[in-house]
Amino acid sequence: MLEWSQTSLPEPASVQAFNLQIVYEGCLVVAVFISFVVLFFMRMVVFNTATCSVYLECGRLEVFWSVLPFIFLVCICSISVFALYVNDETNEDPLVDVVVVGHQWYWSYQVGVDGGPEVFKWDSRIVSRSVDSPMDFQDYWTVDRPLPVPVGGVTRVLVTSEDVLHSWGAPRLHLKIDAIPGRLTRGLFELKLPGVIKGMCVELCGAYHSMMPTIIEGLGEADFWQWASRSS
Ligand SMILES: [Cu+2]
Repeated sequence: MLEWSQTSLPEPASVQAFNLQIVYEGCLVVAVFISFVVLFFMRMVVFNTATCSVYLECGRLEVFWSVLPFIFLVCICSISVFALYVNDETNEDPLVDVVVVGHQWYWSYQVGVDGGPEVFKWDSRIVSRSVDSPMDFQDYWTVDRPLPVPVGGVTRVLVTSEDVLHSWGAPRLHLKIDAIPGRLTRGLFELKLPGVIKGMCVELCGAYHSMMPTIIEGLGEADFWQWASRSS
C-alpha cells in the first residue's frame, strides 16, 4: 500500500503495471541525466565567463543540443508507445470479464468466466465494526465480499456507474478507470502472483466517498475454478 515515506511507485502486481513502471523509471533516468547536463553547463556559464564566447559561436555544440534531445524523445516515445499498445491488447481473449458498477457508496461486481453463459453478481460493501466496538468504527480496508480474479490469465474490467462519477482504482495495478453513468470504460490486467490487492474509489463522489474500498483477491487457477463452481 502507499506509505508517506514512499518515493517510488507501489510494487506492480500485474504485467501491465510492470510495463508502466518501466516507462516511469526510464523517463525518470532520462530526466535526471538532462538535469545534470543542464546544471553542468549553467555552472560553467556562471563561474567561468571566458567560455561564454565559445558557447555562442560553437556549431558542434548546436548539433549536440539538437540531436541529443531528439534521441531522448525517440527513446521515450518508443517505450511509451510499446507499453501503451501492449497494455491495451484487446485481441487477446480475456479469461474473465468483470463488470464493476459504482454506487453511492459501494461497488457491485458481475463476473463472467471464459465466455460461458454463467454470470455471478454481488455487492461488495465496507465492513463496519460498530456492532463490536463502542465507537462507530469502520475498517477502511475490509469488505464483506472481495473480487476474486485468476492469476496468469487476462482479466478485462468494464466499469460504469449507476448514480454519480466514481473511479475504480488500485495503486498496485496502476489502474484508475472512471465510472461514468451510461458509459462503459475498459481496462485490463494480468496478475503475476496470488495475493490481496487493495484499491478504492479515486473520484470524489459524495459524503461517504472514503468508504468505497475494493479488494481484489488474486487466486491460483485451481482456487479460482473452485470459487466459480461454488458460486454457480
Ligand atoms: Cu465513489
